[in-house]
Amino acid sequence: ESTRQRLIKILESNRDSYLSGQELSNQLNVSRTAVWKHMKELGKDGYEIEAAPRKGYRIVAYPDKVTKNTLQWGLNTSRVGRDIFHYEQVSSTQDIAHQLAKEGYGHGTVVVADEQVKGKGRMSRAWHSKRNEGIWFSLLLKPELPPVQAPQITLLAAVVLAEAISSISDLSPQIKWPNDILINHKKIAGILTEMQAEQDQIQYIVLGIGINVNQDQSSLPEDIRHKATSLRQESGKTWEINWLIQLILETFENTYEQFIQEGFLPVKNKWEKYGYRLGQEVTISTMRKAWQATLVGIEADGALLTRTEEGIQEKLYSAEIHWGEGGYN
Ligand code: BTX
Repeated sequence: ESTRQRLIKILESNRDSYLSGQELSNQLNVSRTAVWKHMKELGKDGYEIEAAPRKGYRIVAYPDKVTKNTLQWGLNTSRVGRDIFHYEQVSSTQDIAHQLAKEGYGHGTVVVADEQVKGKGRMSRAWHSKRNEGIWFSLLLKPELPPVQAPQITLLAAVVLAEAISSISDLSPQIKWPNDILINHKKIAGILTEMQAEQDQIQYIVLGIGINVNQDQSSLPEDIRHKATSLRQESGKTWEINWLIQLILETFENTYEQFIQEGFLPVKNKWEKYGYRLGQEVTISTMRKAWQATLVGIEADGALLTRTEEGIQEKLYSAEIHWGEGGYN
C-alpha cells in the first residue's frame, strides 16, 4: 500500500475532524513536507482539503471526477485494479484493453472511460456511453481455462452486477441470458465478452461492462428510452461513480476467486436466483429461425437450457431471447 493510499484511508476514517501535519507525518512515517506534497496531489485529483492553521488538515469534499488515483485509493482488491487506465474520452475501452493485453499487461488490468464515442455491444451493435453518466469499463482477465468455459465468465460478471446493485439498494435486478441486467424489465447494464484463445487455452478475455448510472430519461437516446433505464431513474438518487466502480471491482474479485477455487456451481446457483423469466415461455431466435420455448435454467457449462411445448429440452450457446410485441435486444 502506498503512502498516498494510507493517507486517504486515515483522512477517510476521520471525516469530520482535523488531523495535524505532525500527527499525519508520524502515522505515515514521512516528513511534514511530504505530507503537504501529498495533500497538493490529492487536490489535483479533486479532493478538497482544508488546511487550517494550528488545527491541521481535513477533507471537505470528495472527488466526483474519476481518475486512476481516486479509483485506486481505498480499493480493497489484490489483483483486480492493480493497473488502472483512465481516459476522459475513448472510442471503446474494449479496444484499449486488447492493446494492453498485447503489450503484456496482466490479469485484472482495468480500462475506464468517462465517455465512449464508439461504445459497442454484441454483434456490432452500439452501446450508448455518454460523458460521466455511467460506468464504462473493460477488465482484462487471464484465466487458465479452456475456451469453452469463457461463457461462464459472462454469466459470472452478470451475477457480480446483480449482487452489487442488490447490496446497495432496494432494487431487484434480474439477469436476461446471457448478458443483460434488467430492472423493472428495462436494461440497466450490459456485458460484452471478447476472447483471444488457442485450441485448448484462453489467452485472455476482455470483459466489457457498461452500467447506466446517473442518466435521467431524457439523456438516454430516444430509440432506447422505452427499454433502458439507469440507477438514478430506478432509485431516485444520484450515485457516486468512483465508489460504485470500486464496489464492482471488489465484488468481481471475490466472486472470480471463488469461481476459480470452487468451480461454476456457486455462480450458477446465484445466477438462477436472478434469472429473468425462468419458468416462462419466450421467443428464442438464432440467425436461422425463431421459436417458442420455456426458459428452464442454465447448465453447468453456462449454456441456456430450454424446453419446448412438446417437452423437448435443448441447450443453447448463442441465441437471442424476446418477449411481447416487437422483440427486444
Ligand atoms: P447488447 O448487444 O446486448 O446490447 C446492445 C443494445 O442495447 C443496443 O442495440 C441498444 O438497443 C441497447 N442499448 C445501447 N446502449 C444502451 C444503454 N446505454 N443502456 C441500455 N441499453 C442500451 C450489451 O450489448 C453489451 C454492452 C457492453 C458495453 C461496455 S461499456 C465498456 C465496454 N466498452 C465497450 O465498447 N463496450 C463495453
